[in-house]
Amino acid sequence: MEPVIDPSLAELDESAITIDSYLDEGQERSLADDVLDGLTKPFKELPPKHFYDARGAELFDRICELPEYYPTRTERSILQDHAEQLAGATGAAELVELGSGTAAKTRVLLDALHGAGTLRRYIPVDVTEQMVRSCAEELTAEYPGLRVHGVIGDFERHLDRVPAPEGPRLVVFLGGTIGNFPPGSRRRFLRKIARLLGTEDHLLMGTDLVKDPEVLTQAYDDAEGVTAEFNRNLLMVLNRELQADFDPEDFEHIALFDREHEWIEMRLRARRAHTTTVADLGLSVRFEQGEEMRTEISAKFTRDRVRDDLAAAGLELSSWLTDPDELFALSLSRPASL
Ligand code: SAH
Ligand code: AVI
Repeated sequence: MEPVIDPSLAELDESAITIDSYLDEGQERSLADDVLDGLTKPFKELPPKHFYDARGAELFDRICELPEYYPTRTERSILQDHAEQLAGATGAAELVELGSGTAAKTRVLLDALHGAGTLRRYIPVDVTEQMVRSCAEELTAEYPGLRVHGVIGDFERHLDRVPAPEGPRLVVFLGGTIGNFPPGSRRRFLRKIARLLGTEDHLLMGTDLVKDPEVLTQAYDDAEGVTAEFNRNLLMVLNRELQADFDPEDFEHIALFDREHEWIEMRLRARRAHTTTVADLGLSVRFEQGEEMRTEISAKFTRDRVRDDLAAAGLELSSWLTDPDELFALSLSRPASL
């Protein structure tokens, strides 16, 4: 994605930027191992973290602007309504953001923390290198005195590489990305996040809420077909990174709401029976006509579900912030007192 830098902004202060990258060969191995696991299961699946190559990140940005995809604008409005309260409650000197992307909504929080005079450092953690780099350049130009320490890595594997705290810390995990973990992994991951927090630190997490299934399925199957393209782009990632020979047109995009688990599933359904090869893995994979492969779950939450997941990670809910229609929620939590 092209960085958008306002030329009128102050000159780039490179000393304010540190970038650590942990995406070496290990990252490719992780894709290869994930694909080998996923394509040899009786019900095939691929993990959603591999959606976000440059094209996937660009498509995700377009999804965020779609009329059907309410989470982004709703979360932004909740942040706008409560940013000052959050700045006051946390007194954060540093903001660590997991899956930071373009940090578009984060600016609402950065504004409030900068305005309150407490903010010193921003630590974006994302698997997409270009996003971390352009975000660091933009934010150091936009917020004088702010240092940005970017971590390019997989937050499931590299959270221990987040630099040691330098003051009261706010960890943010926005967009509802926690919903992309299945329930057990979600709690395991929240436990790892909890290790980033000292007794006075906070976690701010965005979660999409359970609602009318029709509204939910439309958000994941938009009229313009952007989400379908985002879904099929995963096959292009496998073609490029693992020398696979998928034809994305052989697959139809599916979004369905699983009422029992209260999550959205995105799948790719084979339009015809065919065999694909993944050359780097020496793997031939047979798809029957109509066979579905899961590419993402996106869990929807209630206040109780969030509270219980946080509690399982030793965190205590301190504020539950939502919009008037209760479409989306932000929860502020902190390590539970013993
Ligand atoms: N926080 C932004 C972006 C959400 S999209 C928002 O709320 O709009 C999910 C982001 O998480 C993407 O930027 C993607 O690159 C990143 N991501 C997904 N899985 C990841 C992983 N395992 N490790 C690090 N980043 C990941
Ligand atoms: C990043 N994540 C929270 C998005 C979601 O809604 O689960 C990814 C996405 N998938 C399809 N549309 C958006």
